[in-house]
Amino acid sequence: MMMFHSKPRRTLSPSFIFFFLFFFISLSFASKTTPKHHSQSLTYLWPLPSNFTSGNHSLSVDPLLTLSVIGNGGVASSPILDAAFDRYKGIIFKHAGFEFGKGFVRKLRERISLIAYDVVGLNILVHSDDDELQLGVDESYTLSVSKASESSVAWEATIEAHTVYGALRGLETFSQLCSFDYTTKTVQIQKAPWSIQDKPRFAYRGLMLDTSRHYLPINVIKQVIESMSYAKLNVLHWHIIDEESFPLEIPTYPNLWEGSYTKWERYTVEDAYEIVNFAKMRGINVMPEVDVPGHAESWGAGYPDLWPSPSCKEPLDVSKNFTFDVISGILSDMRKIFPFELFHLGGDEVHTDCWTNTSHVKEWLQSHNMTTKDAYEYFVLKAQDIALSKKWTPVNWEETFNTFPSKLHPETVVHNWLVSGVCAKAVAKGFRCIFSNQGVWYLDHLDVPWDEVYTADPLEFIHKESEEKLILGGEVCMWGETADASNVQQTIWPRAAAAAERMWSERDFTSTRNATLTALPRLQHFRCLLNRRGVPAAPVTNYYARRAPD
Ligand code: CP6
Repeated sequence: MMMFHSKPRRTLSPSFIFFFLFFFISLSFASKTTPKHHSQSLTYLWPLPSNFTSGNHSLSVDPLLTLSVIGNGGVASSPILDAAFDRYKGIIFKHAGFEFGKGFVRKLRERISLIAYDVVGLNILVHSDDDELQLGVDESYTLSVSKASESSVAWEATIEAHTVYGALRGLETFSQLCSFDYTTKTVQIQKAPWSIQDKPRFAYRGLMLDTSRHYLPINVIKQVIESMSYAKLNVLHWHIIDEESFPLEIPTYPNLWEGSYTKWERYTVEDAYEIVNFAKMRGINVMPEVDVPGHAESWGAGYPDLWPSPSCKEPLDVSKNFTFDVISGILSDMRKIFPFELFHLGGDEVHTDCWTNTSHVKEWLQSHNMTTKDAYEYFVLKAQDIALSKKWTPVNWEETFNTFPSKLHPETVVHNWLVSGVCAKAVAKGFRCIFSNQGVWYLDHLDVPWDEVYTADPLEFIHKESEEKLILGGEVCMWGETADASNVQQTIWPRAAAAAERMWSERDFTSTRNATLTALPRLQHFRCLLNRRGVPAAPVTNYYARRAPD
């Protein structure tokens, strides 16, 4: 017969429990911090930096990663960087670091220094405290992930930039180096040490949103801006108004937004401020568009005098001073909201039939000895003068340049869309130009595959360096006829990302050869990154999702 005898029970002291907990927890952490050798041929960064080297260490990154902002010659603080760091921490550590609760982990680490992550701090060094965001702002940065010192076991990440906006680009790249490891449940940086020197190829890297054909709620516009920052795009071209609707509040002419679809599908002045500020915090400028004299029928809902007649509503009535008073009022109100130096005046697709079909306009043309073409030129130049008087640089769609190239104000930025090679012609005449060829960079053309977007180039047909400098960059256009809040993001992404790399990365990185060899798996990776960050980007190709090759 087996005898059982029990030992006297002993109660465990709280400190004993604590010791055991601490022992096992630190064991589990220690195993996560051992550098592993890792070989991975591809660098999953999008857009690809202009210069980088990597090594073969895997590092763990502390979920309590701290930020040190180091100004030139002293510790500076930057609300833009602080907010960006918080956003990126949310992205990077989405599912890491909460196994025992944030506060508990912190307390344990304070008491016991055995729990060691490889990377515990991010340093940001910004040389200038000027946070003015204009065209050509310095967005270059360097990013290193390296040992804190020769003998140290600790690593550190350092971003160095001339402006906070360069540092924002560096933060995005840093976030793309970090990935969640599902085995150790830690955030890791593979292939350390890293040394990255990066700068954009073009100063203007735009995306156009059209809020006239379909209203886009403020939050959707913000989501688009947020996702633009992931691809390092830096200009939101806001095509606010068109013939279908006038959604923006204009205090000087308060009836204009009578032209909105409903009273709920409107943007107040405060909404517009909010969008501009939200974009600025992400290093993105907002370029508004007021498209005249065509594409403006909706203006007349509030002020029917702007139409040539109630039965012929476009283009705006060229014969009345009132028309130009309204344009001036709109631009004065908008000047207070939009600090960016560029202002888009449209000028595309002007069909002048209503001018010749309406007796008072026809008489005005005759008395001024003008053809309809002259009147189109007169209208566009008058609008340019108004914009210039408000210290704006006018941007116009290419028809203005195609129709009267030598009359446009020399400061004009020509915006290509219609004819291939227009930018080459514009820069040959000394104008600056933005490339948006409809065959490749109109996102509503759903049949254009990602690699055609990718291999297009703003510098096509341009050979002189002096002329290349006049190409500000390019822009992908998301016209709103077929896109609204329900599908705008999946129509923009991932193809806008293909254009974004074309505009950011070195020209020879984005060759056709590269497109088939490395860009496709990297773009598939970036597309998944967008999905993980909550952006409903569509699949890159029509094929079934495949594993990205190593
Ligand atoms: N609206 C305005 C549009 C277009 C343009 N301007 C457009 C034209 C052709 C295509 C797509 C869009 N819908 N105001 C041209 C700049 Cl294919």
